[in-house]
Amino acid sequence: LHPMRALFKIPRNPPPTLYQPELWSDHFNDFICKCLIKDFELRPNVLDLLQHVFIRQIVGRERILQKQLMELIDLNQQIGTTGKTRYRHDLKRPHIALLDDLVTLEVLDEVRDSIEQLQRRYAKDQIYTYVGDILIAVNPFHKMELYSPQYTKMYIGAKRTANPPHIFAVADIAYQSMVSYNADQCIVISGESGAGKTESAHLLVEQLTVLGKANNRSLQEKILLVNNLVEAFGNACTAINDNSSRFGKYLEMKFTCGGTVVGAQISEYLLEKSRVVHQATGEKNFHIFYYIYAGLAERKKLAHYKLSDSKTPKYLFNEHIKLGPDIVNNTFYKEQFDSVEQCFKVIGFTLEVHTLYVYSTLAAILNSGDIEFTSVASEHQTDKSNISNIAVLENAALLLCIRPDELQEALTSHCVVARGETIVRPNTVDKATEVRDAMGKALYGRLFSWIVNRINTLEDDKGLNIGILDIFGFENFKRNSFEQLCINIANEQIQFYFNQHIFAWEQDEYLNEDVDARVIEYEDNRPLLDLFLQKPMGMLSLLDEESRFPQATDQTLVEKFEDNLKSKNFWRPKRVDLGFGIHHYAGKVIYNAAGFLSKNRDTLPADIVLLLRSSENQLIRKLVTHPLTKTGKHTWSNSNSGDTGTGETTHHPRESTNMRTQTVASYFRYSLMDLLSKMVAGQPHFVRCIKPNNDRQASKFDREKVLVQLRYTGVLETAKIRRQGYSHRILYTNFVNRYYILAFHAHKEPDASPETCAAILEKTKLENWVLGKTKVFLKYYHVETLNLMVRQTIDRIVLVQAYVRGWLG
Ligand code: AD9
Ligand code: MG
Repeated sequence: LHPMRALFKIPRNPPPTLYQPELWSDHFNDFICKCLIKDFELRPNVLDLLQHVFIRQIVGRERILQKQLMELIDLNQQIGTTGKTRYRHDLKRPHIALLDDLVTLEVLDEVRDSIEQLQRRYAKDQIYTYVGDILIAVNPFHKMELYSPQYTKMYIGAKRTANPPHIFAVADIAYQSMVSYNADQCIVISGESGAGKTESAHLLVEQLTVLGKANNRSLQEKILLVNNLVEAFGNACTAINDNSSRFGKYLEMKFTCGGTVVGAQISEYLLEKSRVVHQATGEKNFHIFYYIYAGLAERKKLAHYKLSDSKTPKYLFNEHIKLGPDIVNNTFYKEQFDSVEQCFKVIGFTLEVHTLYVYSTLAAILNSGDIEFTSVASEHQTDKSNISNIAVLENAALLLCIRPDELQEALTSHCVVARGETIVRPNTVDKATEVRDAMGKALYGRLFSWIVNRINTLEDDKGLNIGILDIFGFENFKRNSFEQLCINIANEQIQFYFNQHIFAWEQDEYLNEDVDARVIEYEDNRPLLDLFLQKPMGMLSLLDEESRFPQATDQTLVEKFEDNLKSKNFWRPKRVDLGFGIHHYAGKVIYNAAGFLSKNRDTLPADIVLLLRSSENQLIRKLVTHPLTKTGKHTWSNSNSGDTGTGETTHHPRESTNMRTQTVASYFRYSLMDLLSKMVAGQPHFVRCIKPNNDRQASKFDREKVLVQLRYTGVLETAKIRRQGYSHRILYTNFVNRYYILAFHAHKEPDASPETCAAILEKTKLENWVLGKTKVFLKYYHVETLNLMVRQTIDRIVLVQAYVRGWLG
């Protein structure tokens, strides 16, 4: 044993990036501290030594070490960087007044200057702007040369101020925070419909797979593909956005503690199922229907699925959109079909078991939508209904693998149990249509959940994760229904979460910690959340209560709202039947309550459930047998479980046929809480998408439109609080634990006292920090500098350790 090895307690086979002061002798640690850390610089002679003597000895690490060395030299020149440095740096740029960060704006006329900045940046294709640690993304509505591998590289581990603002920088900050703090992160993307949330989410996922060094391409490919597949089923063309998310998506990327990506998990929320059977003027059904329709036509397989290219299924035919042959000839749809098939393959769907079942189910939904009913007078009070196109019914039954006569019966009649006796009652045409549509919606909704479930296989939850929230944005159409209400409540909740984080909690801490800071006023939307979610007098509770009365109508519902909701944010507009208005955080919306009760009840008749359970198609049977997890944990990873996913399930004869006793409103409330609990568990990062115009036009910046969004999202107040406030509050113990090596010996953690904290901060030459009673209050730009310093210090220690190892041979 080399005597020095013993003296320094040098581990025998140390990992290349060893930094564990406790493993090395105090003697050695003292040496490092004296030599390197004490005055924050790497002495040139040490550098020389490192460069010439040992670097080449460490095979495979050579280039990395050299890179670290270069960064160290770079750092030496920048030591003492504070938030201020960047502004000086900004001023040196050619466009003097163009700022990367609205917080650095000299406050004259905040509103005018902020808009001015965004507009001028937008004109130069600089769609991203910071407001402190928050990113604003203005939708460019055209392809940008901003996402090439060159950019990917540029934003890895870079100082935020080194590059222009970018969505990749957000991915990087989230990733670095996850690794440095060993803590989960959460990126919340918000903005109205069409503002660019989904695109932003894609870009984040892409960058995170690179950061996470997805060590095999197939995992990387899988994560990206699956994202697309889920969107093929969950997105659709609306009046506002051709690729509008009709569900909420929380995608968690899973990493090891070392930061290697190992998988991902999707939670889906509140798919807008009603779209399957009905689309508003100018809108379409879910993308997947068009993809398979065109794709199967291309492969001459339409007939196999009882579809015909000359007759567009009713569920796809919206008289306001010219479709018909347009669908089957659409090359985009065909390409998308290929990519869906490709995706099925990648995630391990086999052709027979999965793909055919999925197509059959989708085709069955389309065929069932074409079943027509006619009214037949009967001797009873209510009219009966007859099916006028039996051939279509037979096709639907064939695809569902059930008996046509039984399907006919389940659609046109229903069983009631009275005094122990089962009586069969006929359905009116309206009722039969309702049952038919309920079947289509239920099948699709469950198919969607099943797909999400299937593409994920469970893995253990021990590692770290970064969640990305991409929900449906705020909507205000000409006619707004139950779906818009749910979507807008979800957005209201996200806005509340933002406010809590940015304003409420920060300002509470000033009080608790006796820190002197000016109070920033902001628009608190709590009254709106109470209006919707309070029990028992909130809107959703009232809706549930009314849904329990069989005699209730949508008219009695709005009256109930009017009688019970005492809020200035709720009103009944005159001359609008069934109308009510809500003044949301993002603006006024008039809703029409027609259909609210039935949409909320969302019942699938027991007769249909029983019938579908007799299906010969395993998938169909599965969809109606297992009550699907509500917001189930769906994980996918590199490994596929051996389960084909459509295996036989035990059929319990007395199992309830009532698949969902829960109303949509109560499920919705549950989902929101579930989502929030996930989000709150991580350290949040915010991306605010802004829509620059309503015409989806590139290079068109509608100032008024942008201004409204800046106002309601609280961007201006955010700039204020970031300018004056302290976005990071860290307990003394945590602060000392994390940063003491910047000023103290690496192997001896000092006391977590305010004096220690002050000593560290003074050493770093940062300014404008404050010490509270138990916490250190930092500006948003301090933390990055601190973390960078720690990283570099550790790198230096590792270098010296490596040097010593090399030196000892
Ligand atoms: V909704 O609430 O789901 O209806 P999003 O998700 O906010 O909405 P989306 O990301 O789908 O909007 O963006 C709408 C369209 O804007 C996209 O289809 C693109 O055509 C366009 N867009 C958005 N962001 C970018 C971008 N960074 N680069 C280029 C973009 N185009
Ligand atoms: Mg979207």
